[in-house]
Amino acid sequence: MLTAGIVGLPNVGKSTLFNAVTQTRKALAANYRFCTIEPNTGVVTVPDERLAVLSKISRSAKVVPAVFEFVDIAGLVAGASKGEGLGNQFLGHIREVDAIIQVVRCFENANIEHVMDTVDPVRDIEIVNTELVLADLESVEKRKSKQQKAAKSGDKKIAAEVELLDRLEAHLNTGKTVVTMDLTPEEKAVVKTFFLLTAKPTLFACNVAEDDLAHADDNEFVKKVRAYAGEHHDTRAVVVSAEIESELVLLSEDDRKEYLAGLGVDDTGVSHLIREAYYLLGLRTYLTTGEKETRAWTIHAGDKCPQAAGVIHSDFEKSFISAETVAYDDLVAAGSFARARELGKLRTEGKEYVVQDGDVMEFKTFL
Ligand SMILES: Nc1nc2c(ncn2[C@@H]2O[C@H](COP(=O)(O)OP(=O)(O)OP(=O)(O)O)[C@@H](O)[C@H]2O)c(=O)[nH]1
Ligand SMILES: [Mg+2]
Repeated sequence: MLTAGIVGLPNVGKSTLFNAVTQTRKALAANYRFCTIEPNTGVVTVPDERLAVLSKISRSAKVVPAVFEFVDIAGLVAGASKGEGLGNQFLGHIREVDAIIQVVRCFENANIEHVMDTVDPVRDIEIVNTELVLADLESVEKRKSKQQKAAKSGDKKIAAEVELLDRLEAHLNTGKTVVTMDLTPEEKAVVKTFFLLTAKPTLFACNVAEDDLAHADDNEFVKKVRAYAGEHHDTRAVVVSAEIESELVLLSEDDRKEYLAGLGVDDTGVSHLIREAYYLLGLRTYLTTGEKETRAWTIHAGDKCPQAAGVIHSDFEKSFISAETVAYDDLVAAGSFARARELGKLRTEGKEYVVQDGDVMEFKTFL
């Protein structure tokens, strides 16, 4: 299962957000730095309104959503790459995740300690990035000195790797992350084997006070983070209020709606964050529906029919024959499979079809 790691300065609300996304109270969240040491791991359900609609059409007995994994990691401080705070241990945990959710504090509250004393999310992002960049620089330098020796044998592949490592080193030396580098798909594949921290796709989560949720677009901190994320990271920032979501976990669906309505919103931002993280990991959903169940299946962007079938049962990949496919919107507009067929919206697709997010599918196999 692919995993997204929650990263950031100490005491910014990472564990609170983890509890909110996993809808648990698994992680200890408290008002002191380095509250988390060992990572907390939890399965997150991907909210998907399409499932309820389809299960109604099919009168399904149950609904099974898509899931992926979140990891709540210890806080990082300046100097971590040189062993400050929890240092290398922390960096090792980041190395294992597939994507990073960097939480930044965008709420003012004198009672909650800030390790840097003031609220300044862009400064905080830069502190975290500097440590990740320095750690990558060390990995790149180590690898380079090893490969420079190996390149003496005249191996062209190794020489090309040294040249790439040179470029990575120069880029990292300007303080920039690897994701912002222009690399060919081949180079990207090589870089992947280096397990660099700043090569991982990253999403910023602005943790705002509950009263700011409804007007988050006007929040100065949020505006700055958004501008920074776009300019320096080529990525996005989402707004969440971790604290309130983690408290709503205990309420009934009706009470929850009522509380949120009082804040002028219909969501705490957590559902949106989960969907963005899923997308960032390159994950997409196709759906199956019938009387037994309506279910979301996770594939990678670009997967073709046989791979998609293989998610249901590994034997289906080899024995795939064809797929009956209809786009979710078309099926809902038609109201039933029979009507979708009459309208010509139900198609038969073969091995080369690239499955799209929201395709409703039924596979034919040799089995
Ligand atoms: N007011 C307010 N407090 C928050 C919010 N999010 C988190 N907190 C509080 O901030 C403190 C730290 O939260 P944690 O979730 O433990 O922070 P962390 O980033 O996991 O901290 P470490 O594990 O120590 O790095 C707790 O007292 C939370 O209740 C928020 O959105 N608003
Ligand atoms: Mg924590």
